[in-house]
Amino acid sequence: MPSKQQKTLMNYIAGEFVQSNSSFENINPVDGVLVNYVAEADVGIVNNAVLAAKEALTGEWSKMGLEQRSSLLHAVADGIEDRFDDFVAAEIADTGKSYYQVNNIDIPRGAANFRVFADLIKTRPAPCFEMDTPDGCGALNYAVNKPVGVVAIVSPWNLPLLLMTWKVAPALAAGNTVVVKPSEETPSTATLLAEVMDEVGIPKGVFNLVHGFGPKSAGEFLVSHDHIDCITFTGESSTGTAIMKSAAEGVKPVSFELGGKNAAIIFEDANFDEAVAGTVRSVFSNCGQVCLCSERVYVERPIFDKFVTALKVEAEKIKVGRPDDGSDMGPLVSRKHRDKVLAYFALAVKEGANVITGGDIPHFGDERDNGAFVNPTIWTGLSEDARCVKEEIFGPVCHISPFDTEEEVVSKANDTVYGLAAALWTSDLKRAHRVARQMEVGICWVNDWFLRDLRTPFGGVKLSGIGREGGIHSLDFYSEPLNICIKL
Ligand code: NAD
Ligand code: 6OD
Repeated sequence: MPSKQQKTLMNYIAGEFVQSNSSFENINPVDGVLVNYVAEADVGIVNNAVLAAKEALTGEWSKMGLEQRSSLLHAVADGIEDRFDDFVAAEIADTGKSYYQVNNIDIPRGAANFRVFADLIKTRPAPCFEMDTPDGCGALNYAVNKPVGVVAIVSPWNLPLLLMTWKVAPALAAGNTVVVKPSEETPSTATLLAEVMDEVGIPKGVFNLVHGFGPKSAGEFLVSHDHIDCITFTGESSTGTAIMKSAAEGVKPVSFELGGKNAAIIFEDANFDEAVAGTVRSVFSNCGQVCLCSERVYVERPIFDKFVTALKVEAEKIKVGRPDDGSDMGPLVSRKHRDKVLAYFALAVKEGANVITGGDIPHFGDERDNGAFVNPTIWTGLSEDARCVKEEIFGPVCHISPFDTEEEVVSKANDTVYGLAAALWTSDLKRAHRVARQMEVGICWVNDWFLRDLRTPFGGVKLSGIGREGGIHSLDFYSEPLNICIKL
């Protein structure tokens, strides 16, 4: 095993990599082996990071023109692409995801997030309102967008680089400085990103990184710091509640992307094979650890049995294993998370589920048995108020139930405390428009899933979040408009 000294991921503050007095282990969920140690930021280190970000707000960063800021963000994207293989290896070591997923989604989106906002910031419109005045001279109103200030970014483990950069890129594009707290489960790509920021010359203090946990650790120290100006968070709804309480103290703006219990609805008129393939993707991608994954699948009764059989056949074809052995699906992120998912597997049986496939752990007879694997799982037969149909599980699992009418399925799909995403499968164009707009969610796909245009609003309703990010919506959240009224 490499020495602790060689393998400790550092915090990054004011352009320096910073050690701390305590560290924690980062474990590979494929085989339970140590990936690296991580320097846990204490309250003093978090304080230094926030003060560095505050100081950098008035330094060379604030004097940079749009063109230069945009070029620097493109340079960050170039830096990620130049070190693509390092990012891929780091993300895989932390999560055990498949090579396909990391190569095609996680790391390319990390770079794309910077490119999109580097370009959008240059084309942002500035509306101007002319008004009449009693003396007939009139006045002009225009708003200038100023940065909000120091942005606290707290991100989760499921799509580590993708979801962190989804917030870092627009925050920097709008001229803010940031302190990032990645998930304790997935600290590696955030640390690589700090290296890229350093290499491409992002001014000191503009991007800061602190490692650690949530409660009573770096996450809580960061979101409760007096000198942060806004909080952007992705993670569990219950964590959102805790962070919001802390934000309330200082009346800080928040943008929250939280949990989901998303529905997929398959109408009889859908292209059957496409609906099956799309639902395999929406249930099992990333081992079911995407907030947008479908955990509730509703199928119109005439095709219900055929659909359940087809989904079972496809789920059983999914090869579960190591990222480097051509597998389609890796492990869950940790043993701790697996315990949660396994508790739902047991609960489903107690609640009366028919286990169509899975519901258990694969046994490999090698080091993977020390990992956090579970099998792709499908249930039927649960009532709509079963906990397994109501609560977010965040694993490779869905419950399938039949429906008879459009009204019934709309009501069932919306009968949840969450409201993040929905996927509809139908060949009837009128029905697609009619049903999609009745979904109480932030995003509804028709005949696809997780097809993303980064200019569009993204977020959730109910317990799934507050606000929208994406395109101009992100730039608006990370900006403070100042209206200037000029009497003519
Ligand atoms: P989590 O809420 O446990 O942790 C997310 C981050 O918050 C981590 O960095 C953690 O250390 C930090 N944290 C925890 N408690 C904190 C506190 N009290 N104060 C400050 N920081 C704190 O979430 P997770 O388990 O990492 O991610 C999975 C969850 O995220 C699922 O519920 C999933 O649906 C949700 N998610 C939502 C979206 C979305 O876009 N809506 C995207 C991805 C994940
Ligand atoms: O694609 C995105 O921008 C995004 N925020 C995806 C969220 C996925 C949740 O796990």
